Amino acid sequence: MSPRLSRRLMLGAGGAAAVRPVAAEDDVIPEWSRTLGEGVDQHPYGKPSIHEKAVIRRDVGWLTASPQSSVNFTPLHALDGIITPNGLCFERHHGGMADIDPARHRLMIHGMVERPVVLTMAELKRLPRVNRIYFLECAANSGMEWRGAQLNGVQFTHGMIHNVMYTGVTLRTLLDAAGVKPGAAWMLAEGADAAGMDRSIPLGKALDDCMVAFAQNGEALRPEQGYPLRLVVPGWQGNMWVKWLRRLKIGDAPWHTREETSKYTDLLADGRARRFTWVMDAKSVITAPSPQAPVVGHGPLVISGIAWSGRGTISRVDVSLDGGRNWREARLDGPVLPLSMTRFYVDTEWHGQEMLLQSRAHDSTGYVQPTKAELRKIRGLNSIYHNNGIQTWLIRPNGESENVEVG
Ligand SMILES: Nc1nc2c(c(=O)[nH]1)N[C@H]1C(S)=C(S)[C@@H](COP(=O)(O)O)O[C@H]1N2
Ligand SMILES: [Mo]
Repeated sequence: MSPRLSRRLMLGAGGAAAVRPVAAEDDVIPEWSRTLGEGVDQHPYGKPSIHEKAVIRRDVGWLTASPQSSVNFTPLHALDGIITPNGLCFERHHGGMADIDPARHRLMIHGMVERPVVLTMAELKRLPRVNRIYFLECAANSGMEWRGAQLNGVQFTHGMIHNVMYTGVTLRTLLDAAGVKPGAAWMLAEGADAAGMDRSIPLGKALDDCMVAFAQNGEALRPEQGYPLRLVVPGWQGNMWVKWLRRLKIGDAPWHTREETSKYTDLLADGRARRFTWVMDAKSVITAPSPQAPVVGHGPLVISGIAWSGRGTISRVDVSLDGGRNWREARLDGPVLPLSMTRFYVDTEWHGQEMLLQSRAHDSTGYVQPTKAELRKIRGLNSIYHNNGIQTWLIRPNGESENVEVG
């Protein structure tokens, strides 16, 4: 440890009060060092330490009427880096989770194509594949915060997002093989769940960077995420990423249903509506400290957060400790990839001063994440979807934190 860092750990700017001398209990040999541990094969599929048992997906009871058409939230306050562990990816189902036998699952590609095909999973896995890391954000993420600070935890305000590495086959590969007919402009994607969820996607997007994925973070997709196959629609809102994917139909016009049309609509203050807002604009949030992750002591403090943009790469993140009056540039660490979460840090010191923490993302298009006031000026208070406003956490002198808004 560098002398400077050890001095900071021992003293902090507060001086002697923060010193913790070596105590008798630091010398005790703990019980786990005195007996042999469990052998291999006790857990053929491993789990996190029992001491991490509070790090789980959680839901908000009053939000939805049934668990089959509901959502839970990724525990962002407890995660680091950019990859969301498979067991912690938030779930959003409209008709419950389909339980599919992959041997009997099929993907049909038909409509305006020269050679309609039906593929088994085994056949799909014989096609050239790619690995890509992308965020998936539900359009309703932060939707409960449109009228003011409401939910006290980043898991609940921002947890309808996950970021994983997908393995699969690009739609370019599949649709080139099927041979798209001239005049085709849209693609319908349909799921095999009870909701039979379907979505219309412009063909240009499908051919640009969409893929069908059969693996997440190196292993088979989880049932919650659409096992055995899901559509990946990079940078675009989560509801288009059809899970339990069974059919792709090519056509010359969209199939928008009424429900879908309302999904793609943001009601403005003057009664007009924004329609077909598919792309997720740049957004960021400080994940710790935050209401579920209080500051634990005086001295060094790591402020940590995530930023993402559906339009490109995160080029910079600013952090404010005083509610947006002064900003400093955060340190990006780990892979900085397009349409993926990016991790940022500010390494600072804390000595009990009240803070109003904010983060502000910039992306490669030059776009800057707006304040909530700026967003409301344009979008009013009636929206649910696409709230990418700047989040504020109040840090109290005792280290606890609260979801607040500043002027
Ligand atoms: N077949 C099907 N696909 C679906 C859904 C669904 O209910 N059924 N929900 C959609 C919505 S609204 C979102 S936000 C994402 C959530 O993906 P996740 O459960 O992997 O987080 O899946 C989308 N794909
Ligand atoms: Mo969603």
